[in-house]
Amino acid sequence: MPPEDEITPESTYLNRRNFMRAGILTATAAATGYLYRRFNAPPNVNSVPLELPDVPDLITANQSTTAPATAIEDRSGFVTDEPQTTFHDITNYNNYYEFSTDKDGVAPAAQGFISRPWQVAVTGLCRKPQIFDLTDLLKIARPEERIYRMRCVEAWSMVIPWDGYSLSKLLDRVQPLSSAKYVAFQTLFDPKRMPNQNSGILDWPYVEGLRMDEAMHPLTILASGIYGKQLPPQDGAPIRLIIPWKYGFKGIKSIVKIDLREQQPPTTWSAAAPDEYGFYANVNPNVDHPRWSQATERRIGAGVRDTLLFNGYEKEVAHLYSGMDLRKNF
Ligand SMILES: Nc1nc2c(c(=O)[nH]1)N[C@H]1C(S)=C(S)[C@@H](COP(=O)(O)O)O[C@H]1N2
Ligand SMILES: [Mo]
Repeated sequence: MPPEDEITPESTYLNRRNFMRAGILTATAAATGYLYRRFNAPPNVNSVPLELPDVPDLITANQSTTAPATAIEDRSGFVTDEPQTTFHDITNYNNYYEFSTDKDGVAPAAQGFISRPWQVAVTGLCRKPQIFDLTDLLKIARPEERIYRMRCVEAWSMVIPWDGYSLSKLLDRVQPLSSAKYVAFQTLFDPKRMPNQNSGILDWPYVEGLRMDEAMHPLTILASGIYGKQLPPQDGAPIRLIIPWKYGFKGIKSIVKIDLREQQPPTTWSAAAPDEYGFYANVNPNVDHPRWSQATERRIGAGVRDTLLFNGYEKEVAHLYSGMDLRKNF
């Protein structure tokens, strides 16, 4: 089990930001909340019942009958045989600031979140913009099991068996125009259901973005399950993004809007701290965060290991960045 009272680098930053930007009241409230959590017993996350339906028709990646949409024919990057993080740790050690800035506080805070019915609007520079009901969206392609490493910018990592399909399958449906160079993503904004959206700790809604070729890469998936079960609320139900060669914060949760654009879209963390979090956010052990090293990582439940360039997916994705200065485009 990860330590429960650790102050994460991201929330350390946020405490400073509260004082600087959001004024004394917010800062006091945040500090009080923080102290409260710190000196009272944490909620018993083990007692949170998680009875989730199975993902229907799940197939494993290497048995997939559908060919990848682009570039790589080699599907070896789709699974790793490294030991998988337990379902318990994946669903109780979370970053989801709409619910809590405490990793073990997300699961209890998100427990009652209702993610059905749900719609996802796919708009912008495409021939067939459309609002998808979740049930239709999930039928666009059969879910595959993708066992990916996930490396958070805070230097912890997991190995997670996701269920999902390549984002390219959805984008193909709306027929992107050649002028679409970027894809912007947005999380649900509903402060009644996402209590921390009443606070100023980040600018809501959470937004993220990818370059079009990154979005179309077969490793980039829309995930709707973990370990063959529907995605729990704390992991981004009902649908979230996973880009395994990038830091975890690019994997935006509970998506309601996907917009095709000509210009690079703003992203929540690079807007909050442009010197610390870039648009690309490719995992890179040679480019340190201004406040800590990125050379190693703490694999939850499995000790410290070296961090790999592009999180070990160099063979699959390095070509996307040829000729780019990875230090500048961090
Ligand atoms: N909407 C939203 N998406 C989010 C976040 C968030 O706070 N809000 N946190 C990000 C960060 S920093 C990480 S590391 C991953 C964590 O995913 P997990 O909790 O499923 O492990 O989600 C990312 N997606
Ligand atoms: Mo993260």
